[in-house]
Amino acid sequence: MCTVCGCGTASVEGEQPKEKHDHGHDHDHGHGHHHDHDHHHNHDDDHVHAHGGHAHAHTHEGAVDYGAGLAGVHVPGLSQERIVQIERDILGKNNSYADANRSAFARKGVLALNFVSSPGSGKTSLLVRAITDLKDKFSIAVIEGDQQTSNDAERIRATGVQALQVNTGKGCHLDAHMIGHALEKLDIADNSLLFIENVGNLVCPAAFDLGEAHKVVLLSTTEGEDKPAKYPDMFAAADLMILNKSDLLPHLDFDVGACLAHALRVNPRLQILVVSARTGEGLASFYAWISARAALARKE
Ligand SMILES: Nc1nc2c(ncn2[C@@H]2O[C@H](COP(=O)(O)OP(=O)(O)OP(=O)(O)O)[C@@H](O)[C@H]2O)c(=O)[nH]1
Ligand SMILES: [Mg+2]
Repeated sequence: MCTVCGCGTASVEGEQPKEKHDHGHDHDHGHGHHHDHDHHHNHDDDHVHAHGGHAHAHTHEGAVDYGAGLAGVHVPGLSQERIVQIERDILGKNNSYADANRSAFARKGVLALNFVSSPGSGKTSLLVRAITDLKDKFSIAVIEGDQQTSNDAERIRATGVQALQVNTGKGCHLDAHMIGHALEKLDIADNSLLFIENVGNLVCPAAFDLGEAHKVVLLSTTEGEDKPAKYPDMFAAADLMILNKSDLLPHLDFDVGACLAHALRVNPRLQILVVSARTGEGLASFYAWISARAALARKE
């Protein structure tokens, strides 16, 4: 859940930025985790905080675990109970928009996939290649989420399919309301594919259902094999993991087996493909996965 970055003004390409949309995060996104100390720890991390209204634990290695309280997060000045209430309100509204999107996709037989990853894992590169290879077989549209710029939408449009950029401003994820709004602008064909590229962020997009059929999480070989263990929520929320940049493996100290084990420990049902968006290695399996899901989504 997003409590460390500002989720504010989003704008859909071609429109003036709107004031906070109505899932508005009214919580205080106070960043800066270095608070004044009121006591000292006997370890290198001298990160201390006023002990009022939030909970944390100190691990055996001396790290402070801010996820240990009721809310699982820490926001300066807000009690754990208040954070839980705010999160429930935000996610409750998001879920009703997501249900509406899901119904719209079902009515049209659209397969919607939500691509999530850290910045730079290769989401746009993978989409450009997949669209180039699949556009004769499927009608495809893309919603691109980034904090700023329409660079990715332009890369997608160069393939010849329609793409709409949503800039989230300070926001760190797409939400279902933004997707519903984007759907009004796109001309989505029956029985088509909708690829949604989420904001590059391995944390916050995990909590937001957009109405998609599946979250597809990308991880690239340059990021380190322990990412599924460090950021488990995203790998738990996904149905498919794509380990990208396999072409770089000969140059890296990256243990593929260890990476897959970390991922499967978090989510034993996760399907995993090892691919290179650059060379095309492994992409035939990805396209078979998409085709199977599209057949299930199809309306007669
Ligand atoms: N070697 C190699 N490089 C890749 C591969 N896929 C992507 N890249 C490179 O990785 C960089 C980031 O790729 P993008 O596709 O922009 O990544 P992204 O996930 O869309 O990034 P954001 O939208 O910023 O989150 C670019 O320089 C790509 O050329 C791959 O399979 N192999
Ligand atoms: Mg991108």
